[in-house]
Amino acid sequence: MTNISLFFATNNVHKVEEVTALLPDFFQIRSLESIGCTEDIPENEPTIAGNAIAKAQYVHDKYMVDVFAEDTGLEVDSLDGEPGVYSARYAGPQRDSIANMRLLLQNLGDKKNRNARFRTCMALIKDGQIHLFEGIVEGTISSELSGKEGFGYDPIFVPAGHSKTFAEMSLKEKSQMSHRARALNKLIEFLSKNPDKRNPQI
Ligand code: ITT
Repeated sequence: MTNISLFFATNNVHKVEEVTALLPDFFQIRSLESIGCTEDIPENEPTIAGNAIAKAQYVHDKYMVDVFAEDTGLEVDSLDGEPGVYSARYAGPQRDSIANMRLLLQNLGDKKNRNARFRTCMALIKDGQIHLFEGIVEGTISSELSGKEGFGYDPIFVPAGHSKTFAEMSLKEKSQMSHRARALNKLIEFLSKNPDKRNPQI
């Protein structure tokens, strides 16, 4: 398999860690720092897919490189799909995960239906074309925070068929079923069928 190296347009080190752990040997991530991209990448679109595309497009347009980005949201059925695209800023612009989870638990109260899902949209811009890949994991919202692994909403999300939150799972265990892994696997499959046209040796 021809080697592929791509930039990952994210400011989130946890995402880089999860994605890197899942990459096959032929696929390497290149750091944004190496092209001088250290700024916050804007994400102001009204949809998860729109934000994923906006992040990839920002890096592609400014630095002229092939790139992928992803946006993730937690959708809670009893809250009409919230926080969804507003997951990062649910409790305010400070993007505080503990405050976000506390607000979500407060808004959910003692509602019986605690069904929720993580949705990841991954946008790839390769050879000037945009490709989208989606990964979803269904689950429920727990009544309190549990676990220290992972990040974001992991301490309150219990994937379907399991009794632990994502934050009580190792990175490897989470990655066997996560939204991010499912989207990434589709991206990897696409790349393995569409190797780099312009620079096959890198
Ligand atoms: P980017 O630089 O990639 O945009 P971000 O941290 O802004 O990183 P998102 O907008 O995609 O990422 O994240 C939306 C929110 O969802 C944010 O609060 C994250 O902490 C949370 N989140 C994303 N992936 C998650 C995961 O796998 N488990 C738990 N929470 C997650």
